Amino acid sequence: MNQQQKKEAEIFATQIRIETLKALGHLGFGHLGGALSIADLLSVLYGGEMKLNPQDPAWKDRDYLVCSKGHAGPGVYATLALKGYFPMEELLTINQGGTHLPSHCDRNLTPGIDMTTGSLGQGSSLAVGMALGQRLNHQDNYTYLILGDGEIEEGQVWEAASFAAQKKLGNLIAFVDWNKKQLDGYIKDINDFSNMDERFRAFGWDSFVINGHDVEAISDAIAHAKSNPDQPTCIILDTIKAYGCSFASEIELNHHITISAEQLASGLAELEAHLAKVVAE
Ligand SMILES: Cc1ncc(C[n+]2csc(CCOP(=O)(O)OP(=O)(O)O)c2C)c(N)n1
Ligand SMILES: [Mg+2]
Repeated sequence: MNQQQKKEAEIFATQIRIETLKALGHLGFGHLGGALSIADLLSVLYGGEMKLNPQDPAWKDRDYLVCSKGHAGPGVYATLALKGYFPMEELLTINQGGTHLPSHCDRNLTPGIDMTTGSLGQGSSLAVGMALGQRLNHQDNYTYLILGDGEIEEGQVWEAASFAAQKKLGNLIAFVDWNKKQLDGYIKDINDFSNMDERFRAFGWDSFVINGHDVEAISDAIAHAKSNPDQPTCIILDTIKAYGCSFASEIELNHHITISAEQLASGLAELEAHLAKVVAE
């Protein structure tokens, strides 16, 4: 990633945060924390890493994304809208009657969503099947999987991890959003998975921890994963839940929050100021 690409990725990540906040702020509530913590990852993936075609979301040669922590759907929708998959105005319909943008990802409703998710853990098995399908079809494609750090307490994740290593699915690249919190508390207090990279390695994967808010580190980590064609990789993203939006990141239990008009305004002002700073650099 050169300096220009890094700047563009940081701008895109901030735009994703802005549009996610606007959409959930318009609704008045939502899973803001876990959507904002993966904005930098989404920026790198959709900003150039993934093979995709917004004009043809079902393009058969595309890479797949499974956002297994399906409650982060609003962050993915903001990304897809910014890429031109559907009109930006649709973001303001999130989670309302008749919308194409439900609170959790649904592949039958939203152009660009490759897999329906929301029941935590299940996306891992689905992604393994999709990556295996790509291999069986001799496709030169990747499947990207986004997991939550609370989500990986689900046993299904580890069944899927074991099978992916057995099948040598080097085209499967997973990420754990290590934002330290789950629905109602801290991971370390509930089921301490702080050695999750060791656990993935024990299951036959390559795995390591990076700063999940550093677009260059994310890009380098994906390049490293791609250099290893016979082993799945899990990149642990050290993140902050609701990163970039102080009113939300300062709330201790910020999994699903209400958003007042004042909070929306302060969050947007903060993000717009950050955007202006990145653009000017
Ligand atoms: C099988 C299942 N159990 C419980 C839930 C309810 N639930 C939704 S989000 C969540 C917490 C997830 O925490 P984490 O994976 O850390 O998500 P993040 O912090 O990235 O938002 C829970 C328990 C669910 N969606 N699926
Ligand atoms: Mg979490």
